[in-house]
Amino acid sequence: MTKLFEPFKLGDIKLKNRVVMAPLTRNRSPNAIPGPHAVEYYRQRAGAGLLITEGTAITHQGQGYADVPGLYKAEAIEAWKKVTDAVHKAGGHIFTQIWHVGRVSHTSLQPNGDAPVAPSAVTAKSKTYVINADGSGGFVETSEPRALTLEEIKTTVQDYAHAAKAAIEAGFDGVEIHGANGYLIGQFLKSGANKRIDEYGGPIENRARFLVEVVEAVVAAVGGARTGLRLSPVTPANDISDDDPQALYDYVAKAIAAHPLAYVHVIEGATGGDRDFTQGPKPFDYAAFKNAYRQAGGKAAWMVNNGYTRDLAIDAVDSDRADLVAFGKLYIANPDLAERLEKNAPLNTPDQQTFYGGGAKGYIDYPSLNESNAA
Ligand code: 8OZ
Repeated sequence: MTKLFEPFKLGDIKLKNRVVMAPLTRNRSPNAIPGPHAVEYYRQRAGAGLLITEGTAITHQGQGYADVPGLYKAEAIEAWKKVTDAVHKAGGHIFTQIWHVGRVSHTSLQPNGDAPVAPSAVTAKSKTYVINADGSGGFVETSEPRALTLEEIKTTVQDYAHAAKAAIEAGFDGVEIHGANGYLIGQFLKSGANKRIDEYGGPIENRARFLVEVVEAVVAAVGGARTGLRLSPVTPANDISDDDPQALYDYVAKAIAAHPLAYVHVIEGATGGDRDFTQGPKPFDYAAFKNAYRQAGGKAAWMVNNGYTRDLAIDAVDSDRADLVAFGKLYIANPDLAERLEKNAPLNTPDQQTFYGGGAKGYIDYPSLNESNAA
């Protein structure tokens, strides 16, 4: 017997199992409003203990890719209400991932065609996805960002809190602060992108200040029981790097332990890739990171992610290394992943071609076990 398929109390809600659908960008939300098939997509996946939506922009400025959803328009909140209703009616629970991309954007995606914003004017050597005037899509280099002023940093912290409130209004059970994968929070945290010389740059406690302020503001807005946080200590995604991730995340662990949170969600290794990828002078020690958090009094559930198989997930929860395991690509292809894992049934293979953009194909047409058996 394994704990993976047993219920788990997360904040004030009871999850039916410890299998989580990871946040997955799908680029099917024109005008930042969840598209026509989003209700069906999330409803099909309500067998997960917890669903986390794709990254959802807190403001127009926070958007970095074509057709990702947001939480800053009334129509988007109305559209999300239909998603959360459907998931709840199907017996599931759902958080939304609140996201500001910082420098990982392009002027054509920004309000008034402005430059994207970041801690410092350091361009990411990475690409983003835009849709051209003729409807064709393509990858473009990210634009040179401009550094946020101190005043704008304060406003941006509040933008996270407003988005969190909007999420609750839309019926979400909570929000996950996207602090991972080299987006705005990661850009503040990591030495490769943060060259500031004020209280938000330089030593670790300064680079972590933005994250801690966002956590405080979101917890004040919606409560710690409804706040999760995603972190990626070593991923190189979006050209992000840090000189000493172990020291940085040791500080982060202690700083966030002072605030109530529902969960901490850790991406191990390179996002969507090598689990053993690391940065810094020594291989990153995830157990030490978790211990630092617990020793500082942190009570949140511990969620792990990146390339988990059934066996790895069972081992992680049964050894108490983690409370919850998030699956990404496997959830794209297997709407009933939790059930399939429980039965140790065969899995559908995800089709990379339909991950980003498009319509129903590769989105709501992967068969569940019942459908496969009937076929
Ligand atoms: C894939 C494509 C675009 C964005 C992340 C939000 O990596 C993303 C993302 C993933 O966190």
